[in-house]
Amino acid sequence: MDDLAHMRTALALARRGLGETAPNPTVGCVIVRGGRVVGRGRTAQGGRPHAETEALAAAGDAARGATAYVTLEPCAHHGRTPPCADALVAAGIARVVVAMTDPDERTNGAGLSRLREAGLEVVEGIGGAEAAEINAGFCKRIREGRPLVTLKLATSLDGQIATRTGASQWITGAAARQAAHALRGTHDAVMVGVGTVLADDPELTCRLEGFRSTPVIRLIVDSHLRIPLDGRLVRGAADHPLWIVHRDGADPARRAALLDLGARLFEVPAAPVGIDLAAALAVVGAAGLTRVLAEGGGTLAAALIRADLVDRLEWFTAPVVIGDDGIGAVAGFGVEELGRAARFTRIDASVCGGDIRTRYRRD
Ligand code: AOF
Ligand code: ZN
Repeated sequence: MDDLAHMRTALALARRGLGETAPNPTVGCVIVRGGRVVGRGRTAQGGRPHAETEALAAAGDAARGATAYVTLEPCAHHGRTPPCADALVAAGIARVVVAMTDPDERTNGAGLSRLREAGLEVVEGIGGAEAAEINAGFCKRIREGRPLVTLKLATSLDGQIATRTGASQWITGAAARQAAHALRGTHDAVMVGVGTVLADDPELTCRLEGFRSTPVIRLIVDSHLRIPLDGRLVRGAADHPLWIVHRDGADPARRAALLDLGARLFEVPAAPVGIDLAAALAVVGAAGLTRVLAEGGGTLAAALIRADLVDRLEWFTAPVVIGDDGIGAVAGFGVEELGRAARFTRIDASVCGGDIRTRYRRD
């Protein structure tokens, strides 16, 4: 019971780092001696130092004989610092409780073996389900080479994101918009299609009062590099990273201009319509992204769902009915049999001001 309570503290610490540690996972570590917390730490921005390093530094000599609670198996490899498993041993930790093993092949059980060989008691699986959710993006990248994709939509009750004339401000209320904005902070990148860029000239940064601003990469799917050079995204490229995935064969002059303005470009193969999104996610995964928040528009949402690339849905619905002459949140994607429609499992539903927020996962 105490183990679970201390692990929950470590999990809460880890959660605070979501969106800040890619390509590394965000890990939490709490060191407890005689029932008292003597050190805590989480993976630092950018992924280093690791959580254990921070917690051991805070604990100092109090780590001797203590229990360490870690949300991910301590690493066993030599990076810029020696392995965390060795650091725990050297500090005199007596017992280590871990929530889940690290799928990184350099560790993958080796961290736990090292601790056991050194005579420490090791307990596994406490808080495992919560840790798996926190590490879902990191694990997806390690196992499949692509980031976890969460699609966020804010719609009327009938699934529209704008009226026939394009009027869309605002369908959901302030609380839902605030929550949607906060979501950006827990992702490495925010992704939209170029249609949304042309329609809204968005900034796609994470600006929230009372919320530390986290550097979120703006990722644009733009087959033919139609993004306006004088729009807000490109104008801000020097301060906020702007990544663009485009089709092969894009205009070299346009490429050069965007590179010059500070954008990072990724060329991916074409698909029958637009670009190959699985390839796009693979290249940004290789570049280090673990968690991507897709925010539409309808063409990108449909293409992602059709390619079965949406792992989580965050759907905000407002008590508004627009009618099907509006603009749908998800464009058509040619489903004929209901069995082939993309089905999700609800995680939870909550009230968000006057709106409803529902979270789903794709199993
Ligand atoms: C830990 N504690 O806080 C984190 C870990 O590139 P490096 O040397 O920083 O190693 C990255 C790997 O370390 C990463 O793939 C994952 O296996 C592990 N992350 N491990 O013991 C931490 N963030
Ligand atoms: Zn480590």
